[in-house]
Amino acid sequence: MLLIRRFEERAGEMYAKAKIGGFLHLAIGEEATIVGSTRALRDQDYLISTYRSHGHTLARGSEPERVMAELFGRVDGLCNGRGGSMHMFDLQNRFMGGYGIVGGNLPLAAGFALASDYLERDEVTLCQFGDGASNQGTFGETMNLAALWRLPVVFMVTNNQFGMGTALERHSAVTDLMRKGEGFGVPGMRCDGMDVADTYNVTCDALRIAREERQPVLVEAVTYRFRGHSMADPEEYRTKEQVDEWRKRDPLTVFGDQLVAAGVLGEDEREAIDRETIERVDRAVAFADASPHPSPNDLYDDIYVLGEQVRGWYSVDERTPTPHRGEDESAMDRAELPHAAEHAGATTAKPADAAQADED
Ligand SMILES: Cc1ncc(C[n+]2csc(CCOP(=O)(O)OP(=O)(O)O)c2C)c(N)n1
Repeated sequence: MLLIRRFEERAGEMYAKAKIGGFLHLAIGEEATIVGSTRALRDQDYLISTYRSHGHTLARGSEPERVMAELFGRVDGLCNGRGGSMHMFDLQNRFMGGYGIVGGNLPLAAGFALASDYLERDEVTLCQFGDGASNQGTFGETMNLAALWRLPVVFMVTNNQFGMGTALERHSAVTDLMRKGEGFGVPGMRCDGMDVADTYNVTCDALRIAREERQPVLVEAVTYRFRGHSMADPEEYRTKEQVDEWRKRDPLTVFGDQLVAAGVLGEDEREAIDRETIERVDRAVAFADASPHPSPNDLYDDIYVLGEQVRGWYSVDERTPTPHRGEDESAMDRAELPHAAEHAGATTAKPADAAQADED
């Protein structure tokens, strides 16, 4: 939890220094939900989450250096710098990705679970999404099929109280989110998402039910994000007092205090762990900064699977294997490109035959 917290604080700083481009969604405050749930997984289980997924990646075992390099858009990033903050992916650690489309990961999770079932493997998929995502059509569609086909999947709705700037009671008719799957045949459970041990225990129960009874479960983790939705959020939809109230339940402070009180950890050890974690994150930043940017020549690499892994015409369009229009711009004379002509002051109106060719 400490690694996630210190990592994300530094990521926020690096964003302000323009080392990181695009969007950056921090999960500061949600660490107990992330760690409690992912640590309940077996190595062979699958995890899939959203665009707020740096913590999930780290908790699943990805190297902080490579996660930071991904945020920086560098070649040594987890996805060679192509995914960025919202699209972490680590197949080796069975982290099946962050996704920018709200609710888009639910059907994919059902797909992983169906594959495990089909191959008669003992794996379970844990799918995490936000309270806002529970309003998407994909939610109902996925719950229905998961229940109908008895898929080994645990859905975890991370109820951090807001979908962007809209409070739960203003975006969902049913605010008791653990009940939201019941009408589809998916029973619910709830955990205190600010309490790492409670989250772990409840997720263990849910995973066991999914694995052994082939019964999908919906777990609601009740938590809070301390920072804005993304880095560009003026946070006008909530009061400072509300944030302060939740901050009293900071999972790092609460769990750290519990460990000290139980004699598991001394105060000095607690400080030492924090210092070591900060140094670890410093190394991740130095690594990311030293890694080169991908070359513009590699822009089209890794977009389609063109090898033996995927067979059939949908891998390479065998009917028209030559480059399609717009696919091979680099090979064209730049002056021939439409935007080059426009820049040169040419009219945007097209000759009749060119317009006809477009329609074709
Ligand atoms: C299909 C779709 N609609 C809208 C958006 C814009 N959007 C990005 S995040 C977000 C809020 C989602 O809230 P929630 O599911 O509660 O997750 P949280 O951000 O709180 O983790 C919205 C509406 C999107 N990315 N995808």
